[in-house]
Amino acid sequence: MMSRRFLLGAASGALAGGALTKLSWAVPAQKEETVNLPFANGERPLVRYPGKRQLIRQTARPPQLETPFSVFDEGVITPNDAFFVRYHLAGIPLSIDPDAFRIDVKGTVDHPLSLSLDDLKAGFEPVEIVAVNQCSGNSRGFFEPRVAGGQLGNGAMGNARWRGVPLKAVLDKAGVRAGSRQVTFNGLDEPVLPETPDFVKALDIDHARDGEVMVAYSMNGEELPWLNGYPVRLIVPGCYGTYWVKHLNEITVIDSIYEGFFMQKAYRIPDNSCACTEPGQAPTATVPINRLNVRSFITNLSNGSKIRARTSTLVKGIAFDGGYGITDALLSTDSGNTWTEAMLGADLGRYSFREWQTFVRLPRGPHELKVRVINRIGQSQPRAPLWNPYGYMRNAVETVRVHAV
Ligand SMILES: Nc1nc2c(c(=O)[nH]1)N[C@H]1C(S)=C(S)[C@@H](COP(=O)(O)O)O[C@H]1N2
Ligand SMILES: [Mo]
Repeated sequence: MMSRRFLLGAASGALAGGALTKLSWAVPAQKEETVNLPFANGERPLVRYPGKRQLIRQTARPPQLETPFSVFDEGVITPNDAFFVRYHLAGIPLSIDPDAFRIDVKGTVDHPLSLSLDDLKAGFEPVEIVAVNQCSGNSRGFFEPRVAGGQLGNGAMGNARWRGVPLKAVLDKAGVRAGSRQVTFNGLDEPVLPETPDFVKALDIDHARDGEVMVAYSMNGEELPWLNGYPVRLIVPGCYGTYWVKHLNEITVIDSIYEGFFMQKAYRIPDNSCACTEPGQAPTATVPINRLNVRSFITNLSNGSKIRARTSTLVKGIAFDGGYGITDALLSTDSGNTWTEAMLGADLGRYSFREWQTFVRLPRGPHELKVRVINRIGQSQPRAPLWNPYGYMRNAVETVRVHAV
């Protein structure tokens, strides 16, 4: 079978069926439409990458693409071609031979493995899970005071049905030695400068063997899109996307705590119950970011939407948390003074987006709509946004301003 190749440039269409001649980082010549994310300097181009519909470009190199928020109103599963893209290193893989591809399992194991895609698909019992992948910095652009980092709207998240094999089964086959403490994960992407640290993440050994963490080769019934980690990525249900290593080709069991940059320096949160600090303050202690907090969104109305006054009107949206599961959704049409229970939609599992909906009937004039949800252990969202210097974990109750006419 021929190598799969990935073109970031305009030539990709022209090359269909032909030989690959060159790779290009140039953005395809396309009439540049733009969108405005609702904060200062929020203008971004809408751009098409291979395998993707028009997405909001945050950066070109490496490609970082945000999902337009209207996609979340189309259904509870985020389509592959609309799923957001986040990379740290400009050296993303541009050519992968699926026959030659191997995942090495090594370190403090009795039997190091080198698994082909076929080994993975035929040698283990497949499992499926619907789970939300959300970037730690999703919604960072709304932070006040503002913080450094990708100025994202709310579209650095997505929900998909992942299929693959439990990491536990792979580790059991390799035989984890007593005294092992963590497992590290590395993908095919590489830094372009020698001083840039490689993107490597680590999980504690018990987490890695919880039976839910998955080595996934399929997303929504198809191969993983290239930009979402083809051919294999890690799925860490309930945890922020940073752990969901793409193009996964190295799994290393270690008997220490991993010291790499992306665990010890980046993706850390204040070590307190709110993961927050006073605006402008640095935390005194930090821990690696971990579980998703509770969030909810209205998806069918946005700021400035006009609705019919004194008429029953559908309001709907999505909610999720780190895996306890959403048990209640509450809608307010009076800026949060009173709340009424909304109906939850189908339950696709405790790591999935959960739809909710209700009907409202509002008098003529402006109205502030808010949705807030509660999970199985009683957690909800703060009314006012919490702050930290990294712009992580925003989960304030959001407001949508509509006009009934
Ligand atoms: N190999 C690799 N995997 C990676 C990253 C990366 O830079 N390289 N970024 C991580 C981060 S921070 C996020 S939020 C998710 C995003 O997943 P997606 O690009 O499929 O949406 O990928 C994670 N996996
Ligand atoms: Mo991320």
